[in-house]
Amino acid sequence: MTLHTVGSYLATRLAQIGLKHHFVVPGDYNLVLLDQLLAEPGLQQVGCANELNASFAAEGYARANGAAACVVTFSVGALSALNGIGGAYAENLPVILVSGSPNTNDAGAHHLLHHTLGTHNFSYQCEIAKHLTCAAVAVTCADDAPHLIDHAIRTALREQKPAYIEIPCNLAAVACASPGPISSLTQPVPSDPDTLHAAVAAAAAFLASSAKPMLLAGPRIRAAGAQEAFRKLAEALGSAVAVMPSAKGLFPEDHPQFAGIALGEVSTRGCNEIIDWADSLLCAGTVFTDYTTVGWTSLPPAAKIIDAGYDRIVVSGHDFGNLRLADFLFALAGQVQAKPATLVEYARFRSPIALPAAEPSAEKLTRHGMFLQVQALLTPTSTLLVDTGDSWFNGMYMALPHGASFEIEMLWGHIGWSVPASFGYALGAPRRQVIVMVGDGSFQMTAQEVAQMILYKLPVIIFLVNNRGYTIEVEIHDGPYNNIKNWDYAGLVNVFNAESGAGMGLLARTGKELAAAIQQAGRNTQGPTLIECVIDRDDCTRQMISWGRRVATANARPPRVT
Ligand code: DPX
Ligand code: MG
Repeated sequence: MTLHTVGSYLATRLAQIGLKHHFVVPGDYNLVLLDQLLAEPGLQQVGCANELNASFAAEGYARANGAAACVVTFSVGALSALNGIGGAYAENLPVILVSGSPNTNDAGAHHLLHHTLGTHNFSYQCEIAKHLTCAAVAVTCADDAPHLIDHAIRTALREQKPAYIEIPCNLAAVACASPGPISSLTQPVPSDPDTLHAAVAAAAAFLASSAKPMLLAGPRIRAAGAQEAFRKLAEALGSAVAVMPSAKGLFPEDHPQFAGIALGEVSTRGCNEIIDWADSLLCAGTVFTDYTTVGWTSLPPAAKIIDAGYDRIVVSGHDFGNLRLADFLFALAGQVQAKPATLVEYARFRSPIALPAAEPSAEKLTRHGMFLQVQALLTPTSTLLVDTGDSWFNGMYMALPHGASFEIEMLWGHIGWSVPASFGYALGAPRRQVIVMVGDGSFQMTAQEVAQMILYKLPVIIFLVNNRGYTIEVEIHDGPYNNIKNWDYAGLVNVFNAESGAGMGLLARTGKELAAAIQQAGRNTQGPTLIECVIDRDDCTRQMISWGRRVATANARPPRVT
């Protein structure tokens, strides 16, 4: 019989749910726990430069691998990591945050402890975590640990949200019961059959009564494991299919029914018009926010939509809960008749944008020139991660080859996310070519994680867009606060290399220099390549300007007087 401790129990469960890595920053409250995790042969321990980065590395790993874990110390570590956990909540990613915590004897002894507020309250961290996770548990005795750990991980997987587990420093190595079969954590909750039947019937009737239906995919179809079901429904209906920017790549862009990226007036060509023209819209896994509706200018009217959410369908005045989106979409695919009107119409006014071949020039680099060269680099194995700023817009209008994927953190929108997230993603998906587009301001938030890419020899390619400031903010509302201190970004990589390391930092001020840098990046397989792309401060996408103006207008609405 294998003897388990609280720490080894957690390690076994993390390995059983498919994790091969966990992201850590050590501290005296978690050191014994880290020893226990190190002893699990299936789990590699990966250090991060700080806890914010560790949480985003885990968030990126979960995007590649389905789930992730991040282990930190009490308060000074965990409170930083909770930012990335909030991001994982918004982005529907099951990241397990584990925090070491004070010795169980200290609360009763009325001791004051380091890494706390200097009061006798040690429960605030778990209280905060409850608001940012779907399950937050604090282990207080070893006997309870298996049950609490299982509850947190099971809930995270079911809800595709982060969870929090707190383990006191003197319990990590204490013996506890051994784990049972992993299916008790991973078995999905089935749809309620009667509700499923009723929801499908209502949606089928709604679509039957509409002449020109259309489909819109949102990011939660990935969390719901419903990509294939969505595609089945699309093919059964034969309509046009649009995707939100945060669902880019979840429906293949080379599919004959693909009708573009839906982002209100800055949608790809013809996409907004066809959504307006459609008389009904099945929204699968969509998230309508001020950003995705372009300052509430493109929120579809409720009467026109079937809102097919992660576990709930709203249609024709009914709200059907306790359903799985994939079950609903698969079943609906068998109930609909072909209604290709929106696709036929879209084909009339779609003008396929034949991208000109990137012709690198010796002139000053422009945003457009950079866009074309990054576009030309994408292959079926690429994953493009784009950070908040104009990088979002540069990325969302690129054409994804079949198999290429796209990652964006459009709801949480933490600048600097892409650097640690791409580190985690690259560890989770070693066979993919990981490409990052990140602004200078964003990069300054989390730059340290490039050093970990060097340590782990990850050939991530980072396009760092140096436009000398927070350009998105410049375009929305300028002020002196939008200027940032310039760095020698390309030179920084050598600082991170120190005495060893194959990171490469290159400077591109012209199209030709960028082309040469991309060639060099392709040859650098033993570490990251950061290409600093120098463009003018105002050289941004026209879509970002329009979108920014709309969002700023929504932000500026005066308080309603009642
Ligand atoms: C801020 C944003 O340089 O990109 O393309 O120049 O805009 P662009 P940069 O990375 O600048 C980003 C900057 C300051 N947003 O324009 S989008 C506010 C913000 C945020 N996240 C955090 N703090 C502030 N989104 C953590
Ligand atoms: Mg910038």
